[in-house]
Amino acid sequence: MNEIKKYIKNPIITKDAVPFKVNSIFNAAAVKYKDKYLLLCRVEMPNGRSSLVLAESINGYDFKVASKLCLTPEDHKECYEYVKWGIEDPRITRIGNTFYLTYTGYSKYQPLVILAETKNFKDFIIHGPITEPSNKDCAIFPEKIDGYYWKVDRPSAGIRGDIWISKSSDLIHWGGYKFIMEPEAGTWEERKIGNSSPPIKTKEGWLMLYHGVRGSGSSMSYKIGVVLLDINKPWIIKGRSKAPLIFPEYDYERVGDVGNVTFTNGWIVETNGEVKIYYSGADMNICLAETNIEYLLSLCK
Ligand code: M1P
Repeated sequence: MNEIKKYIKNPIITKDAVPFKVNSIFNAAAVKYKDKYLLLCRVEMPNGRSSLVLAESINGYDFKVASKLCLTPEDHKECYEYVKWGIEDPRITRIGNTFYLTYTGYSKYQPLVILAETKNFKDFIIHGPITEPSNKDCAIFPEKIDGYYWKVDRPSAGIRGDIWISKSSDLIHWGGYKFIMEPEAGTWEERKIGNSSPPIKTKEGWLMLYHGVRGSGSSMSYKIGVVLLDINKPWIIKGRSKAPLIFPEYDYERVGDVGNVTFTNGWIVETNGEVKIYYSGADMNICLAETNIEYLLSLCK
């Protein structure tokens, strides 16, 4: 498959599939767990604040949304003041038998990154903030490099919106900050960028999806690109897609709570190299696009 193929039955999950009242369901982390596809989805509740709910599937296309939330701001007893306005946009990385969740905690202090872990998606250990505000779009690499854990994220100083990398011995305390990539003036990603998905190891380096934004207000658009990072020095870019691979074109991506948005934070690689990218349209739903590793690598050349 030398292309990105949007699933014909998109969107695969809308708020009608949620067994309780929500404004929207979108921006899901994705992982395989016990032979099932799991999506950890953001739901915006009627009060406008977000929590997380699980959806599961046997085939990766047909999902059933759980009957209750699995993680809420109120679960964050030790750090509630930093998540009071919602928890948003999770990413999941499996290291050994543990799944690490990074997501945005939102409050009057502005967004910051929260770390939690689980082994079974029922019991969660919440470690609390691993950045100061303003920071979001964080994902952890799935294995140690040079003896350290690594994460990418987007600290936002002033008008800058670029991607940085840092390292840690214990996933809690971070340092060694390095800049990786910034918006490209005069292109689809000229205003700001942010990491989308946890990096995936390939024979040519770490593949990572990211989102790029152009415009503001009603002319704003969110599109998805791909970048290849060096396997041993992941702050070095080996290649970056010249054009977005997923962008708003259909009504379910163009019309919604925030129009002209395609946004992903989860993908699953099958053993044959096929890739399922779970993304959201217009901050309203969950969609699927399919491709493969070879094609994604070719886009970075
Ligand atoms: O509305 C589009 C997206 O806007 C924000 O994205 P970013 O990470 O670039 O700041 C987030 O609020 C995200 O949830 C939303 O989908």
